[in-house]
Amino acid sequence: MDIPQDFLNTLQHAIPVIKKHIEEGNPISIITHNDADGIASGSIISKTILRLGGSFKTTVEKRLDDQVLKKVLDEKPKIVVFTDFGSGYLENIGKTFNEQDVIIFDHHLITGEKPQNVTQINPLENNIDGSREIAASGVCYLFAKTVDIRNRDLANIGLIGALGDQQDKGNQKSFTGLNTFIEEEALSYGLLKKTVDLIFYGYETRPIYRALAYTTSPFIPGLSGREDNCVAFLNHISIDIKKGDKMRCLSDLTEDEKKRLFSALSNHMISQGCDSSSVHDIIGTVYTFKNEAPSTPLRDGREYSSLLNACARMNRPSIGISICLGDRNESIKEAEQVVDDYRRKIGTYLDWVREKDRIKELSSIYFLDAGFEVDENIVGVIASILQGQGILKDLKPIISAANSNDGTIKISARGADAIIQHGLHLGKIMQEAAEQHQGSGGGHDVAAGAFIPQDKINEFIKSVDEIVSRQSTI
Ligand SMILES: [Mn+2]
Repeated sequence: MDIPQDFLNTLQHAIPVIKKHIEEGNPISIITHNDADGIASGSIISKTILRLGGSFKTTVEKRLDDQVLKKVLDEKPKIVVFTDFGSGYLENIGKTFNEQDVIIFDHHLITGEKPQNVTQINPLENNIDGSREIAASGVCYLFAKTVDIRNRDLANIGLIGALGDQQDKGNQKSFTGLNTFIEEEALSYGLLKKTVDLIFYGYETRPIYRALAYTTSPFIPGLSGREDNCVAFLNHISIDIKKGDKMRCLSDLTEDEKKRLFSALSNHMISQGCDSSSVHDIIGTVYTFKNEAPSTPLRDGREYSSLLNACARMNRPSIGISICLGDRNESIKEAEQVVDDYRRKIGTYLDWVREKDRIKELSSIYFLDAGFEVDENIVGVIASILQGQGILKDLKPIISAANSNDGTIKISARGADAIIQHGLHLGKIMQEAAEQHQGSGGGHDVAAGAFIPQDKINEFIKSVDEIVSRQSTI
């Protein structure tokens, strides 16, 4: 796999812009998106600037709006870099920063015309699939390596965003497209190891019962987040959790034991209402980061990515950035605490959803109105879990809504991969429906979001249902 030349050229365009400001001693203002991909992306650019001898300030934001742009402008930067968002907000960015240089590293839908002062690096411009084949962290990594070959040590971080954005949609949960280029590099530099197996976090480092309990994607009802239940579950199928004094890891199991574990898990998941495709999701390509200490949650690529995601959702993104920049002391302990709290919160929310029939089925969508019951930062995660478990039997996207403290409603839309074959693009649908009701929306085909005024929720949902009905060929 090679990088297409035209994409390589756009990466080149951004280099002199950054170097010029570093030479002039201007601090670089980096604004990044509040998720695993955003944190990884912002960190890669920060590290690249640091290594060029420049100074920077990295800020994490949930979304781009005029308020955020104004806040950045008030700090009077000479150059602003947006990572993992920006392409959906080109015109306002151009208007706000008309005297500054702006660089955007993104892989989301591009809306509007690119203003003169903006350098945009978005694989979609080069006909590369930004939903599946490369995330913002990958774009930032390729840029970092174009700046200086020594930045190749960041290859694993370049893949973290792809795992966070669920781009592991190839055979056996593997990467496709440009992500495989980054993967090949990481393998050849000795940073990465690939194995196909049960994908529970801590494949070769954690006691089995803990690996089971720690994994939240797929979310296994009754086992995810419940170490006690996992111990009982393993006992029940006669898999020893210890050998002598030593706790056994998944990699220590015999083939026979692995088969037994897989079939017991399948039966358990089916009995909990999960569908067969979500059962198959527990096997896949395991990405082991060989440059990380075996005892840490950073050793497993998916776990590293979900740790960053937890930091973002729990409003502690700076811990994630410290880790990506190389802090291996305090930050890891803090992050593990954040992950614990996060997992507990998800469990509580899922219990709330299941307590009553909270999910309404409309003609073409499912709708979960969480009000103030679910944190707006986490409502999308809940939608993904509900969608991924296959508990929603129809091939309809799920739209979830949570009230935000700023008077808006945060909307998350998630769909099964199969909906794309039926002609749906949730990002475009969110954009269209939100614009009809004084909100804004966008995103990828199977995962998207929107913000709308609080009094518009019913009309908004009605519009979404109508648009999906109209566009869908189901
Ligand atoms: Mn992303």
